[in-house]
Amino acid sequence: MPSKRKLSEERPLVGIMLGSVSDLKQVEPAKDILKEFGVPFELKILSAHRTPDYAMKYAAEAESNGLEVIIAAAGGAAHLPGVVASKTLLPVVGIPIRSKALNGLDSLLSIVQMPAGIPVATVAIDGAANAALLAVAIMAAKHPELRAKLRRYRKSLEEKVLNANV
Ligand code: RP5
Repeated sequence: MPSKRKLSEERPLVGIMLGSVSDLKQVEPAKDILKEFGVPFELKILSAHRTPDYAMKYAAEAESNGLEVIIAAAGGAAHLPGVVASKTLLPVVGIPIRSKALNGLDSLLSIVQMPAGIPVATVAIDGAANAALLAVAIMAAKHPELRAKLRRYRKSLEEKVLNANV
């Protein structure tokens, strides 16, 4: 059912979770996109192995707290997105963070290779911008304001490419 409330009147609709403070920089593009689209969001540093109880509580309460999508970023043995997805019915978008040891291949495979039953929508390594755009696309079904903004955004991409031709 489409929402009649303006986005600016909403409480946070997207929860961005990070496995570590060291993931902050790679997640900046997601924050930028959500700001550009006027989507209220909150950011939580909660680790699946260092603060498992807090991470699970946050995930379990996310929907009743009004969130519509969770973006979870993690690197290395990146189990945060999968664990979070197991505790909520909300869509979870995983961002594999580029790791030092394996350049993010470990993070990518840990997040994308979820066994059947609990899906995590996985974007590219350090693909924070696309994670936010996917969250916007998911929410656009409910928020007509977002749908219009997404259409304009796509148009601007088209224009940028066409304008590069002289
Ligand atoms: C994961 O381990 C985090 O998501 C981070 O990408 C990685 C390394 O964390 P730090 O040791 O830098 O805190 O939990």
